[in-house]
Amino acid sequence: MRQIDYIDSHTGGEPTRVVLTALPGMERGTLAERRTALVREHDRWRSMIACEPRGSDTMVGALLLPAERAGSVASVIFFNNVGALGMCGHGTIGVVRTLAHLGRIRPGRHAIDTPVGTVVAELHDDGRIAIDNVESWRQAKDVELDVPGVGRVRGDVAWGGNWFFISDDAPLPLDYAHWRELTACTAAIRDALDAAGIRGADGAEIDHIELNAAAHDPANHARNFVLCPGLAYDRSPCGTGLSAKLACLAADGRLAPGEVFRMESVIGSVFEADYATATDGRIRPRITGRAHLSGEGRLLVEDDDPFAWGIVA
Ligand code: PYC
Repeated sequence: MRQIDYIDSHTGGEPTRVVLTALPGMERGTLAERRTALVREHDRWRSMIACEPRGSDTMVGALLLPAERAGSVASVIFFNNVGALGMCGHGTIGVVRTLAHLGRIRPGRHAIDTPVGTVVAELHDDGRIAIDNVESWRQAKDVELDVPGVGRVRGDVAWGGNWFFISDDAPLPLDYAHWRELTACTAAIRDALDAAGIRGADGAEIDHIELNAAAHDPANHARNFVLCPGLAYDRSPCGTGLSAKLACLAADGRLAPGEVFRMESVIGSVFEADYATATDGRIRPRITGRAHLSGEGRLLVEDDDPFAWGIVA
């Protein structure tokens, strides 16, 4: 019987499953190559870990690997119910909480390698975790779309470690009670972007859709609803989505370097963020949040289980 050890946590309600057991065939190559290999050659491991019956649509897996660069504490490849991610903000906060739980790190700064670059995490004594994310930027401003069933929608295309379309044109309040309608609306926006051939740099698919509105809590600056690639919405304020949002605010001159911006998610969890300027008009976002451990165990795969490798389409 195959066995995979894991530790689960959640960051503002969004789960992260850190995979501690080495996956066969994933030993060699750069992280970008291994991310591609995970989905092209070893996809059944991804679906076994992230999909039902062991995972769920919201589960983000974090495959823990040895550091790629000298000085880093670890490498990580993030994946979900449909594929692999570039970076993952809530997931990195979960990885740092898990590394601390395992006694592999103490409070301080720790570099972590990802397929899209190295990020630096700071574990504070009080449990807060700040991530200096990969460089982020706005690719296109005021992109207009006709979205069937929704209407005219305008938004920006930005990179924050994944590709995002970010819009203020939410057709209904960003309330938890509306998550089904908001999911349908953001999925329609994603389809419309695809149909219009609107893509990120290098032709990459824009697979995360973010709606923004006024915060419910006056202590915060905005509230978001983020659709993830597998059609689950992010329970957290989405670290890479917030990075992309900061890049747009910075490009519009609406947020200065070092100025704090607090984003609440559709379930009310909060990330605090700011940024430093980087090269070529890009920014280096810092996202701060907190993760809580939620489980620890061993996934088992029986040879005669018809759903051994997950329930997939
Ligand atoms: O926090 O960056 C994030 C994220 C991406 C997808 C789900 N969470």
